Amino acid sequence: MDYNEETIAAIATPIGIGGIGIIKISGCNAKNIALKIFRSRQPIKSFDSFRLCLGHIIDPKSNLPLDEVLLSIMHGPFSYTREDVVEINSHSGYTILSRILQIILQAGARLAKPGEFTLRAFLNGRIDLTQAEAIIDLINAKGDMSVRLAADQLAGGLGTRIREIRGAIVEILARIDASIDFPDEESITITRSYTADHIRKKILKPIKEFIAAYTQRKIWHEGLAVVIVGRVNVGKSSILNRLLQQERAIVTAIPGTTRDILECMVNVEGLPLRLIDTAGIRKVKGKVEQKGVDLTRTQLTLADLTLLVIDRSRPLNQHDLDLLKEIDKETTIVVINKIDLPARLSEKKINYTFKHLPRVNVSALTGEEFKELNKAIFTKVMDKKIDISAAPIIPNLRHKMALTKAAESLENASRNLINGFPLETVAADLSWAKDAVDEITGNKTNEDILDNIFSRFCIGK
Ligand SMILES: Nc1nc2c(ncn2[C@@H]2O[C@H](COP(=O)(O)OP(=O)(O)OP(=O)(O)O)[C@@H](O)[C@H]2O)c(=O)[nH]1
Ligand SMILES: [Mg+2]
Repeated sequence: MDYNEETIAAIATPIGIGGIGIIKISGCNAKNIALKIFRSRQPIKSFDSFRLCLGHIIDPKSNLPLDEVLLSIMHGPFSYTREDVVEINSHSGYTILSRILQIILQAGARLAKPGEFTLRAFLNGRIDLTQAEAIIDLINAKGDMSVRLAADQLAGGLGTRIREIRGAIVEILARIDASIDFPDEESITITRSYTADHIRKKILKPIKEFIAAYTQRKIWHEGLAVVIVGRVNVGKSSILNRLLQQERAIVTAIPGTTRDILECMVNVEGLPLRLIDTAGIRKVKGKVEQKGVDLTRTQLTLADLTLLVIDRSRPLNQHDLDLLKEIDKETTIVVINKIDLPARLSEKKINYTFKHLPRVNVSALTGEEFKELNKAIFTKVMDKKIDISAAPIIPNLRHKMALTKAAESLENASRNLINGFPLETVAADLSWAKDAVDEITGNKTNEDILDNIFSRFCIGK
């Protein structure tokens, strides 16, 4: 059956005892169902959109009132789903809400799937996919900034920018198509170098800026993952405790104290960070330790920022050097710890081994120089051009993947133009770029994408 012919209903408020509970009905039959189950002094037909009306839900078995409720009708297309929507505010409590829902279902509606109201809003063209995703983000938002970002996206910020990019692609595509169709028409001949340059500056550049902005999403929605690694006993857990300003991790003089991954949120210079303490690297003894070291290596691959801890009171060993090879040099700060102890590692050796890497000397025991470490973390994050003051437009992973696809096709288009490839090839590249961009707003989509997005919603949204 066409989804448009089915009327759906669900409880929209969380399960549990509360002041009021809301049941939503959407679809062409919503008003009829309301007529069947609701009794009020005023006839329901006269209901204006967005007006509350007091009355009773009638139990069809006994024909007696079941609950006193407020009912409202939002006539389509001016409703959340663009269909006729009825909302019933009843007393809350699972039994009463599910009883009313059951009556609605018996009257001709079917139970809505998770996110189906929002899916209909999308399918009926009221919102694009980026706005549907913003609704999930808004529901799940954990801080003021994530609320702001989601609200901007819901207002259409991202969708508008994506449509502008699409427009620019379509414009070039149209010109190229025209010059393919009319090769002798001088007025529409395209200049290859000019067009390639235009693609790079006007389309690729903003796309790349969006892709770069994705890292910020992690900051605001999850916190940047800062992984503390080093060989055993260098003071990793002590550093975590210092940054947190509380004793969270166990610290002992016994090498191999930390075996599991310990994760905590901390605010460093206004940045939300997920600090991750790991098991120290050494020649492993036994399965548990092996597992710990394996986990450390996995964390390393997931790190947004790595703190590589070195104990200055001992000479470097092979494990330090192995780790140095494994870390991503772009996103690592070397933390030279235990500077309160006599140095067994010369400045010269440190400079030589860790050249080109930012370094901070600290003592986790005394807390010396931790301000410097905080600053270094902040600077490193800022290095990635992350603006933490503004609420920019930030794509999610799905958008980022589509944008990356679009960028690749646009790079090809621009290169093929310069290299004198046939215009048909360039047109195909541009067309792929357009399709990729269309995936973001949902102009072009498939069931997998929709399932993936809408299954993240709760029932009743
Ligand atoms: N003198 C001094 N001792 C420190 C410093 N930082 C840590 N320690 C000591 O070094 C020992 C090991 O510290 P941890 O923080 O447990 O080191 P770790 O790197 O987490 O060790 P593992 O979990 O075993 O890999 C403890 O006895 C700490 O008190 C420091 O800056 N100066
Ligand atoms: Mg430890």
